[in-house]
Amino acid sequence: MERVLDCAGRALDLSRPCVMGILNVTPDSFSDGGDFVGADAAIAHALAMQAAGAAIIDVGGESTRPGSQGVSVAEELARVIPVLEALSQVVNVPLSVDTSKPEVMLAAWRAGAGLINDVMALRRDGALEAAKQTGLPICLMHMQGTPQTMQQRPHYTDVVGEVRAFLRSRIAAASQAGIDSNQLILDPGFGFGKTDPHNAALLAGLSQLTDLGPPVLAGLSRKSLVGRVLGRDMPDRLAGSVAAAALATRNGARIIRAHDVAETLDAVRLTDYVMSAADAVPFEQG
Ligand code: PT1
Repeated sequence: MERVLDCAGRALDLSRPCVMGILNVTPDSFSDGGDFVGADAAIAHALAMQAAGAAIIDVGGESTRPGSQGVSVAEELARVIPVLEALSQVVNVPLSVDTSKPEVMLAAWRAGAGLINDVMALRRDGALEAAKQTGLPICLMHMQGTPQTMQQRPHYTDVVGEVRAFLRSRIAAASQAGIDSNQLILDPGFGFGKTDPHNAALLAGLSQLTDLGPPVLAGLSRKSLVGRVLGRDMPDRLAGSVAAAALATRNGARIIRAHDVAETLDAVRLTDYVMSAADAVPFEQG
């Protein structure tokens, strides 16, 4: 794949796998809650992630981790828009907005966001139309249930098949709304209404999603999956998160969403190197 997405005039080059740095501007985020709420702290953190090699920075003003409550449009706008306005002046890489609210999508676009990252995959009323209006690339993510209840009883008979079918139906919905499939990114939504075995099946079966066409984004950084499997609380999930990033890259993810950009990028680049170098050796591959 030799694809470059146009993120409001900034290029997101997906010819090699890359890292999306996470910038939470929520007071209650699960792993760095409150650290980057002030605009100055947010800018400093974004610049550090850019220097560490982030290809894109994802700004989120609503926590969607398990059990979290929604925020009002006004509150989310107040958190996200000033930060996007400031970042678009000082950061060179594209900026993404992590939102499912159409009002926030439109305001973020006007404030300089170059990509819409929607954990609801444009299922909110008006979201398809708002996303279409911006013309920006969009990440469509799978979630079973809502953040408040999604971990109560996740259930699938075939998790990979069902996530795949859902993402296909959202590609179709986007297309019906006039959004070109070349503008889309797909995401299985690790931790969003999934047990550990569900997450594991999706990570192992990621290539069944990459074959839908659009580039795939994977977000596993610091998630409770890593914590439960390894028996690690925050802040001791770095090695497990980096291992998960390597596996996602190995299985075809093009964008790895992560808090720890430098460490994650090392794992992504090493994995990408091994895959491409092994491909280039004639006769010796398995
Ligand atoms: C993600 C993602 C996201 N994750 C995209 N956007 C979060 N595209 C926010 C846990 O189990 O994977 N892809 N935006 C954060 N959500 C979670 C979910 C955080 C689960 C923590 C957990 O600990």
